[in-house]
Amino acid sequence: MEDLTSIASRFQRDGFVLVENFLSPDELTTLQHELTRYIDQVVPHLSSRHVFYEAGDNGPIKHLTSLDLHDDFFKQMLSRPATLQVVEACLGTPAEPFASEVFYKHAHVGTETPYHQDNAYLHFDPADGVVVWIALDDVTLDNGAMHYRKGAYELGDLDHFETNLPLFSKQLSAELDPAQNPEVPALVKQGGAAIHHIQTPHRAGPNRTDHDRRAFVGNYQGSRARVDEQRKAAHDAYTARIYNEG
Ligand SMILES: O=C(O)CCC(=O)C(=O)O
Repeated sequence: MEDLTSIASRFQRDGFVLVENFLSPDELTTLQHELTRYIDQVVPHLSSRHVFYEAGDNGPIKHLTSLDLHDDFFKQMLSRPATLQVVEACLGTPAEPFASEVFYKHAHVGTETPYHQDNAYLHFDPADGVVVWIALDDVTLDNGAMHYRKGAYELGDLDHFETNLPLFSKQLSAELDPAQNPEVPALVKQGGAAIHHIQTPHRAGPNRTDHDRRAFVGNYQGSRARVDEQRKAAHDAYTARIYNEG
């Protein structure tokens, strides 16, 4: 992996940075196996708040939420010291693990992820937070690459509209200027990471290929950031309405 100073300076300039070989080959193999184990052994016992499918309540998985709450391997993965070092270099402050996720785009059926900022879900104030998206498969334009809007994290928290969907319940309202904030695909190889600021608008495409595209994601909170409890309460009430009506 390249040195922390050059990673941090690209992150601070663009609001994201791609880092190849973020995991060692052994770490990558272990993470791939542990995800298979988690899906086989843990997912069958999870509530609908912690596993999302492409359709209904079974079939191809789309998202796994808070794996660290259910499993020690993923708790340790979220707290991986080398990841925290990179996060702290990017933020320029100490940071703590906040939450883990898996975004799973199955071959052929994995659907797109709409544009959003992660702080629409995290509610940090100030918005000192970093998301580390680790590729478990090589990423291509056809299998669901993440796309970032370069520099747009400097626009701060942007408006989102409510989609009334359980996952991706909020979507960016604003149309960004492609000349000011061009869209950049995050084409990383497996074991590489796409690291973004929580105010960087991003989306991901559908998976049109024969192979799955999986990512393990850690969310990190900078030491200055506090969860805005009023914003969180409003978000939680909205999410509860989706579940009650769904
Ligand atoms: O992998 C994806 O499809 C979306 C990931 C994402 O939105 C995120 O990590 O914040």
